[in-house]
Amino acid sequence: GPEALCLGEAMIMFAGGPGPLADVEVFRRSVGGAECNVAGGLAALGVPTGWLSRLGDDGFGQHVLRDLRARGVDVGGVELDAVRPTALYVKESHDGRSRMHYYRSGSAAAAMDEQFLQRPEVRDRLARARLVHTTGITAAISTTSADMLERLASEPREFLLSVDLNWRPALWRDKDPESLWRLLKAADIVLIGADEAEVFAGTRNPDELYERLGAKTLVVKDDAHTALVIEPGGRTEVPALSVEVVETVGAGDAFAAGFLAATLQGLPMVQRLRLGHLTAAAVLTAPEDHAPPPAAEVRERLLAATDEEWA
Ligand code: KDG
Repeated sequence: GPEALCLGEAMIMFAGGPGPLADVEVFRRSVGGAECNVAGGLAALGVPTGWLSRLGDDGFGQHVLRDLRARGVDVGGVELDAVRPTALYVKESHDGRSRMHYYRSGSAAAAMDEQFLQRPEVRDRLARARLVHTTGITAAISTTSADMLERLASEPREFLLSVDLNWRPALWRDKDPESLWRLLKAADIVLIGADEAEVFAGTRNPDELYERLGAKTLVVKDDAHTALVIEPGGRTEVPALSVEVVETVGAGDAFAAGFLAATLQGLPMVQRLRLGHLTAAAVLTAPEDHAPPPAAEVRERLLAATDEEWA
């Protein structure tokens, strides 16, 4: 069975542009969704991985299933909804930046609830997993989904619970992020971008965040510059690779996949952060929200490099 499970919504993504949405006629389809990006990233790094979610029983849902299966992700824990649709999102690329437009309220995945975790396909996978990864997006898509995460985080567990903040203001309008704070505090591993931390928590200071979140392992990523881990044993910092950025969406998910894969492999903290940077670099230099990681021999070489060679 899968060692790692990723829990959250996938969306069909339509990338338009360049140009304002009002003018774009042709869109390019791919698959997005933070946790599903992480699932694909973990599988690409050789970690047996499952994706847990709900999809509409429609052509878009079929495409997501096919795409994830082709990337080696176990989708046996996915439930199809005969009524609610698969979510969509449109990426507008204009004036040198990307904006996301969601078409996801009332989606099949937003109907995830505590009962979803009780389905035998899901329960059995959770019982055997070493790691479960989710994000603040899943806490935001509906109150039933937030309740599901609270249940997941509060029950006794054998697995490590990993949560990426993924702060999406558009999903939190008129919602109280109290449930997200509780989830982050209950997690074993928390991944946060310094910029989003500033908006969400009012600080980008890693020590302050560590104190507020009580996270056992806190990863703070400062964009193009560095990633820092604070854990009870101390702190580790690794500078990012400098790359030609094409499009940033999904890079955080790729970082999470690299970091978590290396964690499951028991690699030292420096190498966990390096693998995160390496997989993020692959997505930063691609237009899609996910991309294959650098080849195994490149990864091996850079994981083994000296600090001088790395930076
Ligand atoms: O992290 C990348 C995601 O933001 C993207 O794939 C879309 O899941 C998404 C979201 O809800 O923003």
